[in-house]
Amino acid sequence: MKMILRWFPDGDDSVTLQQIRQTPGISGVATCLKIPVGEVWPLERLQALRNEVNDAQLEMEVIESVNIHEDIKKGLDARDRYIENYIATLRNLHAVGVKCLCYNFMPVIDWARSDLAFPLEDGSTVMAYRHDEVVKLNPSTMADAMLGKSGGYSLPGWEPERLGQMAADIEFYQDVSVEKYWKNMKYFLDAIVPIAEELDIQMAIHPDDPPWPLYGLPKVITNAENIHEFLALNNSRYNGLTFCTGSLGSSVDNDIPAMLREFGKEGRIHFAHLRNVRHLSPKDFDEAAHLSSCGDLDMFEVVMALCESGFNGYIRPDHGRMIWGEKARPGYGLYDRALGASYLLGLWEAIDILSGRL
Ligand SMILES: [Mn+2]
Repeated sequence: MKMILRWFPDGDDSVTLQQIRQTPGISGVATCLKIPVGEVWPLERLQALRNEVNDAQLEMEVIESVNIHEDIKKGLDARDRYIENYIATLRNLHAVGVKCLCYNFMPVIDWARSDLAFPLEDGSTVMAYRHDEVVKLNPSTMADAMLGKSGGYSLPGWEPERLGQMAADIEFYQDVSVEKYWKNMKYFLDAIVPIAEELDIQMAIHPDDPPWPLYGLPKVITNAENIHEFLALNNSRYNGLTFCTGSLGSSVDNDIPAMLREFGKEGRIHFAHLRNVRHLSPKDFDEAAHLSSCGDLDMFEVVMALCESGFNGYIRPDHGRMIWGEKARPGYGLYDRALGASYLLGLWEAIDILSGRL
């Protein structure tokens, strides 16, 4: 298991590589380039990024994310060209030593919150989701509200070039059935996964966030049953998961430790995003600090489930709260994520040692 942190290059992060390097137990970063969706990630820029990360004595084995062009998700004729570009990007990622690629297949909207800085009683702020408020907003109003609160940092998944198209894209999907969406996904996987296998890059899909339908868009990576269906679309071990306890744990119906055990045993979890969540109702939640005592997930059971399944991939603490007056991209401050990483590493060490002795 390797513990890593997400980091954004090119001055788009308040957190430095040196700060990450000084955080105990962190071996590397999950990072990305800002390249318009659908274009090939240039090898020279990847090499420069890898060198920058390595110079800080950190590894760059995980990329999060290479976004998938909407034409692939829509199943349009142009998808073949974008799939070719995706494959070219995979080859360049391989050339700089990338081992795991986190991506998502969510239509139009990557993730949604009603508030990026919801104040808690202790003065910290968290990202919050109130279903009624999100449903009332039209997505571009939500985009304005979210970007207005992002502290000047880009929000992954809410890139400006996406927003212009958003209303038309949402309209398009109103006629796309879930079955058709699965087919488009399979088409992508069958083209990509053999290449990923050849290049030894684990493909790790991120679940839909939140894990229920919004604005009439098909949502498919939401629960155990759907994840089974997804994994069966292409049976290679390289067709795997980024298991995000924050996203999947937003649904009270998901038994997170049971899902980790099941998919972990099958060797299909390559990357884990670990975070707690506090449910206010079945469709309202606050993101929470990582500890079991701070939310509704039993993080001991979560880490135990991963440990038991012989998990050998990457873990990062998912979003953190904003604490101690830090100014950073929502969810991606240093302080709370560093606390989360230490807590998770402590759980891992204790469980690992005890399970050897029991
Ligand atoms: Mn996540």
